[in-house]
Amino acid sequence: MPAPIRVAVTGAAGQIAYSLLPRIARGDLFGADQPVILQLLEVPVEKPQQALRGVALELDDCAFPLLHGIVCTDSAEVAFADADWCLLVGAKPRGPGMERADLLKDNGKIFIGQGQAIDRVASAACRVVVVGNPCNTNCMIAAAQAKRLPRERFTAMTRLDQNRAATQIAKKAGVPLTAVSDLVIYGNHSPTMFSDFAHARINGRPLPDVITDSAWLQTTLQTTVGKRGAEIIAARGASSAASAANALIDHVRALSTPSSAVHSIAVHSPGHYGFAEGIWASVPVVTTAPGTYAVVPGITHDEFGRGRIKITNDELVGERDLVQDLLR
Ligand code: NAX
Repeated sequence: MPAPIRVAVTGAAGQIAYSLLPRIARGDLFGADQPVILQLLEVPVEKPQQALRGVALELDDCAFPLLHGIVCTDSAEVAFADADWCLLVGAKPRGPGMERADLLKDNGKIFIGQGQAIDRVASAACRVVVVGNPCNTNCMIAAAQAKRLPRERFTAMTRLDQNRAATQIAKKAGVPLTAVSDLVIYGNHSPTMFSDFAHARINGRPLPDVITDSAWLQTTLQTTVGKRGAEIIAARGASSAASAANALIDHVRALSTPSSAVHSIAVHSPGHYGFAEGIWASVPVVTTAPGTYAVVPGITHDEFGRGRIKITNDELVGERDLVQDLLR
């Protein structure tokens, strides 16, 4: 049996982690032969620490053969020590009356400390995925702290948006989900994101040849995906958890498995596809080696696509402006 992979998860007593941790422990991330050690971080506050102990007790009771250890801690240095993957899920929720700018600054500070700790103590091969919102900008903040790890190791999750869009498209076209490919989310994980239907395929055919209802593609699809999080909160009284955990599994698996399959992740922008240099924007990627992506080059967007990318880029640039002091 191979040596265990160390997976650090922050926000480990939260609702996404509650769906995520059993799936990692049963082999959903790295396969049925790969043991894992879970290194779980929560804030140094009695209630979440107690809840974290409860999560660890339940993981014990699942008797997962691949789970070779659980570390529960309130120390980032302990959680990230020798970690091969750091899944940064924990963040403060937006409170009543809280401005987006306050959320950006409050949560941004978390990612300074965690970015520094990861850079100091994580494995040399470590990969970091940011889920805690606003995830693109938090990822930029964490990566800005890294001196040892290259910024390409830091990615943020837009896979939930891709999965949401794929399901809407499959339903509209009346095809199984497996028929939908090359569907990519551009930009921010926020309602400004752009679901690029124009370059997607259905059973290998260009999507616009199959779904010809352009009002649905340009408006209904974009709004449904962009506002899906709010729809779930309204229906469930709590934000997406199982689907977010599932998307994180998809993100890490896709990024771990070399393939020509195109998927969406938010990565450092060198100035491609109309995005400003230095922000983290979702773009099409393929996985070239385990944990390593390459941005798919040469996709040309029409006026509608360019307009949508400009909107989401402007929002990301605005977020960066608000956290300038956290990027030094
Ligand atoms: P919960 O509030 O259930 O759990 C968050 C947990 O993080 C809490 O237990 C809290 O104590 C902990 N935490 C806060 N600060 C921490 C820190 N500095 N170190 C370690 N732990 C810390 O939220 P949950 O529903 O699990 O969502 C977690 C984050 O994911 C939120 O920021 C949420 O907005 C974000 N999401 C991102 C998505 C995406 O697609 N990128 C989709 C789902 C989700 O909305």
